[in-house]
Amino acid sequence: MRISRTHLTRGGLAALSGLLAGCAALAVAELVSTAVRPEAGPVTAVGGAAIDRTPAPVKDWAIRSFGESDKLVLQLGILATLCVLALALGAVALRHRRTGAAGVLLLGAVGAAAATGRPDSTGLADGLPSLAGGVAGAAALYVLIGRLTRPRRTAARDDEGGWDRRGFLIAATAAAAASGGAGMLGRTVNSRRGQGAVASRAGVLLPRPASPAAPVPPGARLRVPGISSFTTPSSTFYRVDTALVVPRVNAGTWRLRIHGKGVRRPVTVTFQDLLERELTERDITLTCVSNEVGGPYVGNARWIGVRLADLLREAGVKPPSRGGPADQLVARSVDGMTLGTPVEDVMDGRDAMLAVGMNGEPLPFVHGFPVRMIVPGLYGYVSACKWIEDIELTTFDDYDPYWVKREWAREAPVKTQSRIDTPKPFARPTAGTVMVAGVAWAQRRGVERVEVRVDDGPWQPADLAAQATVDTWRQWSFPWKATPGGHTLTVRATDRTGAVQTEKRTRTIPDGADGWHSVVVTVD
Ligand SMILES: Nc1nc2c(c(=O)[nH]1)N[C@H]1C(S)=C(S)[C@@H](COP(=O)(O)O)O[C@H]1N2
Ligand SMILES: [Mo]
Repeated sequence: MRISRTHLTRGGLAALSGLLAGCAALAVAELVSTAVRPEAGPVTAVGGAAIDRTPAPVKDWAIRSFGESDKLVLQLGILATLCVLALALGAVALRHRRTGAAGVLLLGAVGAAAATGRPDSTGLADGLPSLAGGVAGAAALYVLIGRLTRPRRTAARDDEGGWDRRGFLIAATAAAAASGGAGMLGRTVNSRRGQGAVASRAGVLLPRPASPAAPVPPGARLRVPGISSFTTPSSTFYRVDTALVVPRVNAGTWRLRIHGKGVRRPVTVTFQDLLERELTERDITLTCVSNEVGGPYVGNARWIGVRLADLLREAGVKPPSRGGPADQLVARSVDGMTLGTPVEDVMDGRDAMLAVGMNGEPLPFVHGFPVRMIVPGLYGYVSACKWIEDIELTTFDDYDPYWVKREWAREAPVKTQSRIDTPKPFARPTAGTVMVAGVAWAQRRGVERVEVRVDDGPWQPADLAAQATVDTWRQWSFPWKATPGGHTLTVRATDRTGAVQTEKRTRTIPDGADGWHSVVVTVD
């Protein structure tokens, strides 16, 4: 009985040693990452590598199931996996001390491989945090297990079997304290690193645009409770990107290089250079290709920036239609993302811009501070590079950017879509007049007509708000004479080319979802 309890206790303490070793590893990795880059830390690196390798359908499912918490879920998943592995390695180490320690080292090596393999990796140094963490964790486990397996030095007060309780307690406490200290120090230094960027953003004063946005026509904003506001506030604007750590770029040291095929004069511009140029301000609706029919990944903001076509022309770039050799513009961000945009689209007169502001303020960090691209009419993944730092003129034949390597289409103009914002699915409105309302978008073409259908009845025209520009979404409403019982409300839009939103539902992969949005309600 006594022996078996001792075994139980020792097994538990061995598992605890594994956990402590894991904590030591993560803490040391965090501390060392301050000397390399915070993004090179093991959890971020493994998470990033997982995102890079996730098959498109799985990623689509993750976005659908977890929405914008997908990254948090991923990191918690990695931490949970690490916990299980750490507990197991602790147990292994009780039998085979070296094997357990080697296991911890191996995990460090996996982290290092993930970090150096990321598209934004700056070299082998990115592997250092994980390697150092692995060594520290292995050492901690080796020492702790040593206390559990070493016969006590003096038999005097220890009556529970042959191991060094006092030694273990001291070593475990020391490991926990050292990990806590190292981890906290690393955290503090890493968060300080972003302070320069935060200060640079606070110091930005956006000049008045040479070409201001046309005032939003009064009729473009409907006053229907529950409808999406015409301008989406930046704080609720959707966010879609692969960044586990939001890049904090200092505007003072930021540079953008434009180079590649057909560039006669390569250009490098600073943030100040951009602010000193003529600025253009426009309302533009941005849409994500991962937006399901009726989904939330669409927003309309007032962007201010420099016309990209002007910069390209100054660099000597010609669109393919005028004999230019490059048909694809590849934008690269500080976090290694690549997005490919047709050069023709950027230079065809639309308001493609390098945006420096959103809704009257410098870009929020999550939306790409200091500079991002915005191209009306194209899904974000082929146009809206955040934290941009490089533009390369190339061809579609020569280069596949990040998402194209992962089954998404090379070219992806936004599809005509409409959404019912109110009533919400499964709402229980009372019989009488119920306001059905929402938004419809067909960037570059404009929305001509929106129709609503109740159950299998005829399509009925909705009342349209004024169309601000062809690049913005358009609000609509429909006063419905609701009768008691269950009803299905369906909406469809027609764009100004006369094309009607298609009925057949398609997946978001490879070039955006098609289909009609329906909402089921029960009228009381
Ligand atoms: N650097 C970077 N830029 C990016 C992305 C990204 O993952 N990394 N995602 C793109 C996608 S898929 C979309 S839809 C838009 C979303 O911009 P938002 O997050 O500001 O709404 O950013 C685009 N720009
Ligand atoms: Mo997207």
